[in-house]
Amino acid sequence: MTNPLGIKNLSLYHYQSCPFCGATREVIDQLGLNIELRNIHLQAEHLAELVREGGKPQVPCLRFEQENGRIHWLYESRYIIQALREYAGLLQNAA
Ligand SMILES: N[C@@H](CCC(=O)N[C@@H](CS)C(=O)NCC(=O)O)C(=O)O
Repeated sequence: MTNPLGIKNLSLYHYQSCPFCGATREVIDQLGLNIELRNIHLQAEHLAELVREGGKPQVPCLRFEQENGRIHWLYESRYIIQALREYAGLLQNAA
């Protein structure tokens, strides 16, 4: 689903015991964002696409699509958290 910002299909590649993933999931919960969680330890296809399309097996990684079809793979929990906070703020302003 596309939102007013033209960003869609957000998903977080993660696994349960990764502390950086836990911190990121916590922020997603706090912000009340609707982001699909893709556990790379539970589904081999998630790990395969993370490596193939994102470029490396590091988690957390946020994947999202722009309306023009461009796909982004954002690594590093601090950058992901910063982007999610900005995204949530923009969503709120657009509402
Ligand atoms: N600086 C990164 C560290 C992420 C990290 O070390 N993730 C570990 C799991 S806890 C990982 O994916 N290691 C495998 C790899 O980097 O190839 C962040 O804050 O996101």
